[in-house]
Amino acid sequence: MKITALLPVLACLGRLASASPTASSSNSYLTKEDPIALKRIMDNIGPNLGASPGIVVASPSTEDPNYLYTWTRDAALTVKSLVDRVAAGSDKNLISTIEAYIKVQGALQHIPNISGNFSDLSGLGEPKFNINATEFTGSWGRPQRDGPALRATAFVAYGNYALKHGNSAFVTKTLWPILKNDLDYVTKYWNLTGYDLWEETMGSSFFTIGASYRALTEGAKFASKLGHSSSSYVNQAENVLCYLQSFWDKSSNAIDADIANGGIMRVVDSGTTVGIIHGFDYKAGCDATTFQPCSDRALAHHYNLVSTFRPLYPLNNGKTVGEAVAIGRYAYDVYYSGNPWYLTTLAAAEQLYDALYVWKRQGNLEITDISLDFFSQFGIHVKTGTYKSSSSTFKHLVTNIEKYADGFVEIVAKYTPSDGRLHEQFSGWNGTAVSAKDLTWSYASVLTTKAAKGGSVPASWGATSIKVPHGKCKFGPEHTVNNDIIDVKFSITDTNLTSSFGTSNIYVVGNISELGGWSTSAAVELHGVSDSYGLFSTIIKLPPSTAFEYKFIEKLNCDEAPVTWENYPGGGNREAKTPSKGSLTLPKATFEY
Ligand SMILES: *[C@@H]1O[C@H](CO)[C@@H](O)[C@H](O)[C@H]1NC(C)=O
Ligand SMILES: *[C@@H]1O[C@H](CO)[C@@H](O)[C@H](O)[C@H]1NC(C)=O
Ligand SMILES: *[C@@H]1O[C@H](CO)[C@@H](O)[C@H](O)[C@H]1NC(C)=O
Ligand SMILES: *[C@@H]1O[C@H](CO)[C@@H](O)[C@H](O)[C@H]1NC(C)=O
Ligand SMILES: *[C@@H]1O[C@H](CO)[C@@H](O)[C@H](O)[C@H]1NC(C)=O
Ligand SMILES: *[C@@H]1O[C@H](CO)[C@@H](O)[C@H](O)[C@H]1NC(C)=O
Ligand SMILES: CC(=O)N[C@H]1CO[C@H](CO)[C@@H](O)[C@@H]1O
Repeated sequence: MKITALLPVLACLGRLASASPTASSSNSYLTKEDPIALKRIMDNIGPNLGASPGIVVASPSTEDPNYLYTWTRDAALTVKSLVDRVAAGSDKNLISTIEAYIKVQGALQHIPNISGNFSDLSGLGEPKFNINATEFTGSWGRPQRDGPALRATAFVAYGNYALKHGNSAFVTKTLWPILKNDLDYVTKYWNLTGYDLWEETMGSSFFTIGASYRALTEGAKFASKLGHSSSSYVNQAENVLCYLQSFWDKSSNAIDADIANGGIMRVVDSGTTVGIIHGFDYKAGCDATTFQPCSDRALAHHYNLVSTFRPLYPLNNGKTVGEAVAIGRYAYDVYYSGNPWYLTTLAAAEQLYDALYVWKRQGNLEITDISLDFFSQFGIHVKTGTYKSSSSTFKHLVTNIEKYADGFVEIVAKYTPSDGRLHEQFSGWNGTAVSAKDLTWSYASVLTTKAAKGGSVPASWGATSIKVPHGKCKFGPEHTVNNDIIDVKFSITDTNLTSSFGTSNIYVVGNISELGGWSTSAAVELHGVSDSYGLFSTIIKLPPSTAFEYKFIEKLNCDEAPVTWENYPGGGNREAKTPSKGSLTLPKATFEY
């Protein structure tokens, strides 16, 4: 096939919205958005949406996508943000909701499910349940091992609050038995692979391993406080901390997001940033072994993250080094076209607010070779070294990093609709809201970002109480296989098209629902394999042992007609069948007109 015309992939650019919402300063945005976020979170918990008491619903959206479920991860992170508010002395009325959440988790733990059952705790790795607290039986990326760890962290936070405020009966009778199951789960299973927080990559992720370390470390302290044995938690916390170090990629000065089958799956991912802020402990200073927000490793990651996303979206056009940009999950993301997310853009701000808090608290900041690129963004020539708070370098950097952090909030502010309601994503082309509406996790990220900016830091959890044991780092994850889902790789060359920024005009559509059920508007987008001509691919999760038909199409004008169908020899459809386990790579196709 000859190249006759190179069609630009950013064909949608022509439809860039001209009107942009009024920009707002980060402070006034967060102050205005915070009560809206809190109200929407409460609306998404329990009976309002027909859910069981204490069930945190991910979003009221029932189609495109259907998020009317409770995810262990989203629920735990959300409740942790509520507990931090209560612990900071406000919103005592949230306590009954928090306790309802805690109680219903005990019920969820006991539900047998596709991930496993309660007797060997394997069932705790199930990522999501129906909102009436029953088993979800559909195909899914499971197990996900961050859930029990994140839930343990929410429980410990509330447990410490309740003990301090004379509610030890609730802690010993209700909270501890449920918490213990989660800690035992992490102890037993942390070193088996699972799906990452985005539910796409099977392996070990920085996010999950970091959450496991935190859960075991603070869980051990909490167990001791209640007079229970904690040695098994401490022992595994040491192993987890050892393994966590393998995510630091010295040669590329980066934190790897996912490691699977002994290899790096993905380097720059905002899930890592979400993990960094989850692991924040203001008493740990800028400790690099625990990847504290102000550590040189975490700042190098921040620099890599922004550099990755700056050229990715038309929305970021014109932004230069040292200016905030809209942040998505990772490059080449194809989920809902891989737009920026509210919570990942806010996470980039929150990491910096956490860092600023620590630098001001300790009265200095250190620049190392690892963090030099990050600190070089702010208009002055900097060298490695430690700068005291009285120095002009410290003052200049702190002032400008705060402005930089505010910039991420201002982007979210700009693309928040006037009613303050947050979806999951906003279009990388024009900033309009995309994917699930009223996403609980988006709102939770507003609460934590506002707290971080206001210097209301969560309680210390003993991040540096465990040391990386020298010569003892022997445990690493072993691979587990999910036979419930088959990763199917679709690839096609189409030399009429250029590819860049991970987007394309080429889609696959087929006769099963995962492939859009022959509806071209529900077809799945392929992404460019490199910023060159012609090769596109994507991995789609399909159920095992399923026969399906499919065809590639071109949509040259986004979702608008006309759609060009590939001319498959013989005029028929392509056919394939997924195996009962493992994965499937389909033969590379060529688009014929
Ligand atoms: C794609 O390229 C072929 C030649 O290889 C050409 O005949 C055809 O018109 C092109 N299609 C489009 C939509 O540009
Ligand atoms: C469920 O529990 C039983 C023991 O009662 C155990 O033998 C079995 O392997 C568990 N099932 C799964 C799927 O883990
Ligand atoms: C719980 O919800 C699921 C999914 O909506 C539904 O299929 C099931 O019948 C419900 N079970 C009960 C006991 O209400
Ligand atoms: C904004 O871009 C999205 C694609 O990201 C598109 O679906 C939508 O129609 C656009 N809206 C406007 C107002 O241009
Ligand atoms: C996983 O951890 C267990 C201890 O909990 C250990 O027995 C096992 O060898 C570990 N596996 C790997 C591959 O590290
Ligand atoms: C899709 O096509 C395959 C192959 O023709 C067929 O076996 C299967 O039943 C079809 N599935 C649906 C949902 O139509
Ligand atoms: C739908 C489904 O697979 N449920 C499973 C839940 O877990 C139990 C115990 O492991 C299985 O027996 C069920 O099949």
